Formats: sequence, C-alpha cells, structure tokens
Amino acid sequence: MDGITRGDRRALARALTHVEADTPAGREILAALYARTGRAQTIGVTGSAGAGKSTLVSVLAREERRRGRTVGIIAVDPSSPFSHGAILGDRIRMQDLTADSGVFMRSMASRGNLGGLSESAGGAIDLLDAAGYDVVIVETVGAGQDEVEVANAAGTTVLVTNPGAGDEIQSMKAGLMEVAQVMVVNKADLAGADTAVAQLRALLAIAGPSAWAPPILKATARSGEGIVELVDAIDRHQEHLRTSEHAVEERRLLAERQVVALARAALHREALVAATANGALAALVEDVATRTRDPRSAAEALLVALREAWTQAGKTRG
Ligand SMILES: Nc1nc2c(ncn2[C@@H]2O[C@H](COP(=O)(O)OP(=O)(O)OP(=O)(O)O)[C@@H](O)[C@H]2O)c(=O)[nH]1
Ligand SMILES: [Mg+2]
Repeated sequence: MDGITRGDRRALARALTHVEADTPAGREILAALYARTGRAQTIGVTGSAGAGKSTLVSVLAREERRRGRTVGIIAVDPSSPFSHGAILGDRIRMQDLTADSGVFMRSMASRGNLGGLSESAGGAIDLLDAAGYDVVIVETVGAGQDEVEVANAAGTTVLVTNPGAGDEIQSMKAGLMEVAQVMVVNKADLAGADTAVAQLRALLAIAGPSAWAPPILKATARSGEGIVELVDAIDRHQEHLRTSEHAVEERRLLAERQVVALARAALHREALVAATANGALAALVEDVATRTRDPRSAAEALLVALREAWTQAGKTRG
C-alpha cells in the first residue's frame, strides 16, 4: 500500500487488478487509501462508440502534461474480453504517452451490467487519485446507467458527440445530459458541427438554468484543435466544484449518489444470486413465460421469497 502512494507503478497496477476483480484485498486497499483521495481533478469522458473519445483523451492528456500535471488514464473497454481491438487501437493512439513517466494508463474490461463497471471504475479513480496523479481521466462508452454512475464518480464529466449525431442527441438519456458538465462536439472538421452545437444548446435550454451552465465546445481531437479551450473549461468547472457556494452541498449529493449506487448494485447482485440459488426465479420465470402468472405478481412473489431467504440468512449469521 505504501508503494502506491510512493508512486510505485507496479504496486499500483497490482492494486488496480484487485479493484477490477473486486477482491477483498482490493476493498481493503480502497478503504485504507480513501482518506488520501480528493486531491486529483477527476474527469469522465463519455459518449457513443467511435465519437473520438480515446483520441480526445490522448490530446487532453498531452495538454494536461503541458500544464505540468501528471495524468492517470482509465479506459473502459466496451468490447468483449476476447476482442482486444479497442484496446489495441487505443494503445496505438496513445503510444507516445506511454513513454512518459508522468502518465499512467490502464484499460479495464466492463464486467456485464450489474454495476460492476461503475464500482470498479470508481475504485480505479480513487486509487489513481490516492497515488498522487494530478488529473485522473476515465473513458467510458455509451449512455446507459453504468456510464451515468461512472460519471457520478468523476468531478467533471465531458460528453463527446459528433456532427450529424442529431437524432442521437435528441434521444440522449436525460440522465446523462444532467450529469455532463462540459459538452464537446468532436470531429468539428466534418460538416454540421454548428448544428450539433445548436441542438445541444436547445436541449440544455429545456433543462433550465442551473448553478453551472455546461459550456458547449467544438473540437477536432485528431488535430488537437479546441483542446486548450476544453482543458480551460474543465479547469473552470473544477474550480466551480471547489468554490461554489453550493460546493459542500454538491459534494454531499455526490457522496449520496455514490453510496446509493454502490448499495443498489450490491443489493441487485445479492438478490439475483439468492433468487437463482434457491430456484425461485426459475420457477416464476417459467410461470410467466407460459402465462400462468403475470409478471407483476411474479415480481412480488420473488421479493417475498428473497425476504424469507434473507431473514433465514440473518438468523444463521446472527
Ligand atoms: N474526422 C475526425 N475523425 C476523428 C477525430 N477524432 C477522432 N476521429 C476518428 O474517429 C475514429 C474513432 O476514434 P476513437 O478515438 O477510437 O473513438 P472512441 O470514441 O474512443 O471509440 P470507442 O472507444 O471504440 O467507442 C478514429 O478513426 C479516429 O481517427 C476528429 O477530430 N476528426
Ligand atoms: Mg475509445
């Protein structure tokens, strides 16, 4: 554990492996190091597949380095554990960063949809923060619940979209719009960037005024255009996080969201394990599939069975 805070990269890599696999050792490390977190600027970069997030992260990291800050990067690989295409592509894109001792980079596989991703990515952010990186960037793909929760674990979330992604922007989950504090229309070298900016602006206008008005920027990650402005915007938001009159309140809200999200994920997992183990789920599923029972009463029955199982477990434990 001392190794991590002394900047030992191998100790950090080992700890990340534990956090990713959610082992008891990983939990212990996170608990012990949590008091050292809160110093890094934590940045989430999210958006749809192929939006240019990895390219953006690499130029973003370079600009942070130019400003004298060390950078930790976590890329959550959305593809299956058997296809490492995304990771390989990212390696090539980020090649010159890997030679820099002020940069630490790690790819993580997403582990299904039971909150595993948000748990392990949140843990990885904490770990890199505690290890002393000035800036911690996490890249995630998509706009699902997982990404929203990862976003909650980062101080500033950057939403990356593209010109011509109008329909996607319109249908974007309201939740993600709410948690993105900086919006970037990347690939501004392509036609339609201004239209995309206008669409985002219209969506934000519907959301109404708030203490922080998310800036909407244009960038061309491939050439690095607009990246200085992006880092400036992130810096401004981080400053807002520290100094706004609502800062304490917002930190509390963030903490609440994190605790609730983690508890929900754990509960979900535990419930599914219990329901699968005692066969209650399979029996109810069969009933619903054959229309001998409606799904709502089946869900009720499942909850009753789970409460019984938990009560029993509580008795044997107590
Ligand atoms: N024209 C243009 N292409 C870009 C720009 N930025 C990235 N790209 C290209 O977009 C493609 C996807 O880039 P990535 O950075 O891998 O995108 P990503 O969002 O990380 O992709 P996933 O992680 O697979 O979801 C690549 O071919 C990039 O070269 C840009 O500013 N302009
Ligand atoms: Mg990527």
